Amino acid sequence: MKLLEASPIRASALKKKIVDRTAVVGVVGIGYVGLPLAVEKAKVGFDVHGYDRNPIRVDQIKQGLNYIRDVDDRELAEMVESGKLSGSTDFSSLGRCDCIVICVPTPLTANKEPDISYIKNVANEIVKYLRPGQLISLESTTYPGTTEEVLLKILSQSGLKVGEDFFLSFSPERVDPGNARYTTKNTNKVVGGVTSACLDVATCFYQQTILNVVPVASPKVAEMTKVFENTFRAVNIALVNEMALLCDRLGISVWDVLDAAATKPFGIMRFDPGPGVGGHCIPLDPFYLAWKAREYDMNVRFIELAGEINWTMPYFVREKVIRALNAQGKAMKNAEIFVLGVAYKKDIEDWRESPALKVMDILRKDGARIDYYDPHVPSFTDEHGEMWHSIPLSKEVLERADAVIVLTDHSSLDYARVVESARLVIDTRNATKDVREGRTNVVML
Ligand code: SAJ
Repeated sequence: MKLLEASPIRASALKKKIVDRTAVVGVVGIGYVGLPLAVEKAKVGFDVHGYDRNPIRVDQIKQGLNYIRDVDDRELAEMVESGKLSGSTDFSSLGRCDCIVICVPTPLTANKEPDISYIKNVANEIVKYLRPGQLISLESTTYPGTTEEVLLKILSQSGLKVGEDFFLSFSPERVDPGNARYTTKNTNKVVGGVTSACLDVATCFYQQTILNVVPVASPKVAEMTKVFENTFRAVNIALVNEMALLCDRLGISVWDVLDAAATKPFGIMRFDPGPGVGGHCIPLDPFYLAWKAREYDMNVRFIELAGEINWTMPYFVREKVIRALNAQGKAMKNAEIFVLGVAYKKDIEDWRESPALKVMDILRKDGARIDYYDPHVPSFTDEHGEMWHSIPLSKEVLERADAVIVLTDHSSLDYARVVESARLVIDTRNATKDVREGRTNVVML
């Protein structure tokens, strides 16, 4: 009964501070997840401290300079100017925060195993300053069990009791970079608490800025929900990618098939094939689940198979380029290739894990000479440490290329002009679907 007696008093005290906005919020990891969350919390009146190892990001926050596309520049500047939002690389002030949200990366190691070192490093900082009355909420996508088997273990070294002294939850981020319709505020938020008091406090915390909070039975359920969501996408993208491979052999357009299938008014959901799968979620998160499943003597074959198929797509693009050049009596070696779009998906500036980089690396190893244009990516550094720069899109550049390859279908490009000027267009994203004229020189994935 002691546990229950203690936690309602402490839980209600923290909830009161949350509701009256006197609770101080700390967001660790102010990237594409943490910064939108920090701004939303500041906008409703919380004092918010952003923590990051990256001094450049912290300086940008201090100057009120936005670096995340989905955050409104003016709102960020206002929150910083009013003193509601600040940034720091010094974790020693974490003790002043009543609610700490962890939004750090969860990458894979070179051999595709979970790397939760960022989470562990943050936990080892938080535990130094952990005190009664704090809520800690993990948002980084990770395998089921991380919150209770890893994070709780580290925080308990403080001697404080979870659910009694401090509160611990998992609430997956559901950020769709570039999605103007679904934002941090109106995307339903799943929350799992280590104890009922933890769930109660965490739900109250998120309800202050998110329209619909969905409590679930445990942190494991919340962790599993998120990796399932991304596995769902990875598997369905792989399915349409495999259909693209088969349609190529059948000599039919996979795009015609998918357009026709999409006319079914129920029981189908549109996914599109492409040059591969990029970003910091879909290519990575399912492998967190596959790794954990092996601990329970299970091989989640859908995930492994989806990975295999999605990884082959850059090589399939290479095959299409070779065949298309060959049809024009050209070799890949010394071919002038002009790439349109290097971001990992349309209308965003993020090129991390982008399949375009893989395609360009493969083609260059085949001896092609490559330039690119991307209105959102002025430059990037490839895996060999070489810097690439976007070159201006012009009729001359399009005419000079032996092949123009659309790897990211940014909306701002005039694809009719591309098709009109280029002698060969390889379209891996169906970007030219509305172009009627000159399609004889367009090769579709
Ligand atoms: N892709 C395809 N075909 C498709 C859809 C996507 O080839 O039909 C490719 C994209 O071009 C991209 C990659 O897959 O390279 C991932 O795209 P994505 O939009 O599925 O993934 P993210 O990482 O931009 O954002 C996703 C969220 N996306 C959506 O729900 C639409 C969601 O899964 C997560 O909330 C988010 O990752 C996250 O942070 O986990």
